[in-house]
Amino acid sequence: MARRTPRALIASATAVTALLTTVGAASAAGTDRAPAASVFMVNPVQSSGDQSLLDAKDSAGAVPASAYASAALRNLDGSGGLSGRWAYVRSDTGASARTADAAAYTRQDDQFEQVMAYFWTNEAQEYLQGLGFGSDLPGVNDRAQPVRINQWGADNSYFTDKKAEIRFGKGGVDDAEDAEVIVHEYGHAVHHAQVPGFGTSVEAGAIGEAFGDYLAVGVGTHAAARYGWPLKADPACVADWDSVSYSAAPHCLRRIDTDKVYGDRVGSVHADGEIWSRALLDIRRALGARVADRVIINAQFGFAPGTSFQDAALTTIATARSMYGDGVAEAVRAGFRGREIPGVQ
Ligand SMILES: [Ca+2]
Ligand SMILES: [Ca+2]
Ligand SMILES: [Ca+2]
Ligand SMILES: [Zn+2]
Repeated sequence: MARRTPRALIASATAVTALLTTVGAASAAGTDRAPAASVFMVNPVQSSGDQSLLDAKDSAGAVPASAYASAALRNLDGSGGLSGRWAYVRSDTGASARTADAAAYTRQDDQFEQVMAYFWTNEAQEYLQGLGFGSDLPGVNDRAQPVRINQWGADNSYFTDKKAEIRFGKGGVDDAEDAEVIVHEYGHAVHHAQVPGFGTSVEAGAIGEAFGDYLAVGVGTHAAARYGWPLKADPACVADWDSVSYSAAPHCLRRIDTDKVYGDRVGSVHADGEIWSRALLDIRRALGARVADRVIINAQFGFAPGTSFQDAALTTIATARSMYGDGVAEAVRAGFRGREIPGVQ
């Protein structure tokens, strides 16, 4: 359910924090010392706008040094490896990354993807915490998320229900070189933590894919603003870098701003997910990221594992009403009505 299709196979930080982060000295709170890491600013295509970048067999020279930023690896447990409060990274390929070396890895090093997986998994949970999940709202997947990097020929990152583990493959562009792939998979982990086994119907599966895409874009744009990183590609495009291997320019795995409506369903979770993600985007446009995401994610606690678009939409509208009242509920309703979701007038 969480797998990508065979076709695809293949409270913001201050400027001071951003400045300190670039010299590797500050945590989000500005208190403990967090090791510095070299990471992609979401991904090289999004941060540069250069749609001609290619994987070139994982060569370091295929991506300019300007595509990397220095950022802090926060919430580590001090073991010297990529293990911390919100993420635990293991690798089946190459030696385990050392946090002391995290500023020196480039994309040709196996350890670079491990560092990316840690940084972006932590960043995603920090985003959720910033929304209030884990404080005034229940926590969502607020645990050390197991992440594994696999050496597979095909492009097949996925979230596995059994171990609640996220796995990133290495087909084409290594999957964990693109923060939007990492956060998309984290979105599945969020759903599973909220509703164990979520995604037992095609429509529930589509909601899972849509939320992963929406969260990927949301966390990435939040991070770009938080750290002052450039955003030079269409923000509605998901996985601009991973998809250079299998899409035409401008490269997108999927989009969250298509005009698809309910009647355009084709029975595929990824394609049909674009109906739901567009609704989420419209809700965000109407309410702003913070209120929209608090409603959208809090509502997901009430989704049945095999929910329909209709039931999930009505649950989200009701959640908006109970959290913020009729005005916000109406904005949420408009988002789903725009997609012609049944039962939403
Ligand atoms: Ca790589
Ligand atoms: Ca890939
Ligand atoms: Ca993107
Ligand atoms: Zn997925």
